[in-house]
Amino acid sequence: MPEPRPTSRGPDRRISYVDSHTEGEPTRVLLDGVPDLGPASALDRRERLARDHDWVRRLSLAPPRGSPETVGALLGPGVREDAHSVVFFNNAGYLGMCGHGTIGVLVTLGHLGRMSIGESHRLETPVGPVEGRLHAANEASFRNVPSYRLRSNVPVEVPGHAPIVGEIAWGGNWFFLAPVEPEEIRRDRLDELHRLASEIRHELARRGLRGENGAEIDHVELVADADHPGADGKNYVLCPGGEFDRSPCGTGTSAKVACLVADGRLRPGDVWRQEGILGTQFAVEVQMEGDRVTPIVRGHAYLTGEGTLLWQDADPLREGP
Ligand code: PYC
Repeated sequence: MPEPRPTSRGPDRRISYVDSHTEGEPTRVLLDGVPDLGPASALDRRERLARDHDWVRRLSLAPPRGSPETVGALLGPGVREDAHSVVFFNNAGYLGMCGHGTIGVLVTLGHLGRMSIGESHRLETPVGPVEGRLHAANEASFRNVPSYRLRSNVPVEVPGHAPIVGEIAWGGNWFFLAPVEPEEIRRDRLDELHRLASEIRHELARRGLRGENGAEIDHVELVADADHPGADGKNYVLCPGGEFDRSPCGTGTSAKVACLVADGRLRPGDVWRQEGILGTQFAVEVQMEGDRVTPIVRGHAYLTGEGTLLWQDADPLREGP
């Protein structure tokens, strides 16, 4: 006789959430029912979440409750009284910043009545504060953390592909930006794009190419000129965890703009229209803080769901498969 399984009569844990997508990329904002991470900086909150409560990440993103392409955002009180703290995470771990996620958070705060149209709000992230603004129910922007290019002219060899000479840049996460031909970045070439970006990432790791202070370069951004007049450039971004960004990637676009400023191709006040793999766009205005770029990234987000995630202690797959 098989052992009888333990049962839970009702849910043992509940987490409320609001889902949205920003230019195609999903965000799940977690609200009530999350562990109390104490009054701390966003960096400390991220460490506590990862160390003591990683179940929150798995519960909210793993199937059957979530999907691997979604980015989660855990909101909490900021160190400054007028701020929220936000920790972003995905199917593989924790992010520094997330641009599409920030726009999703701002639209969600508007939906919840915690932010009015025209209002600005400070969000503390593990890599520094960003200043968010809600322009309309479905449109928001944020001034990103100071972004910069660390290295240019970095050659990378990938078998079967023309030699690549890329750049290493910071936009809230670390990116390797690899120029490719515009016709390579197409929605019907997702498998090829995934393969190329994964091989570049593998090559970066093999050669010990890293960001500042030895940080892992965990995002690969394939970049090309736009092939129609409505945009300035297009990209495909491979995120840690193996998913691609359906949006034009806010942190990746910040890294790209930092490279263009470093080359003298963009100046303060210029606007760069970045197209992502779905053809959706972010408009990014160049602003400077000293020699660093503090891009203002603007885009649209739409609500897609809201509810309560349930957890039963008796469920052997409660944290996902
Ligand atoms: O928009 O910065 C972004 C982002 C990072 C990972 C997924 N989206």
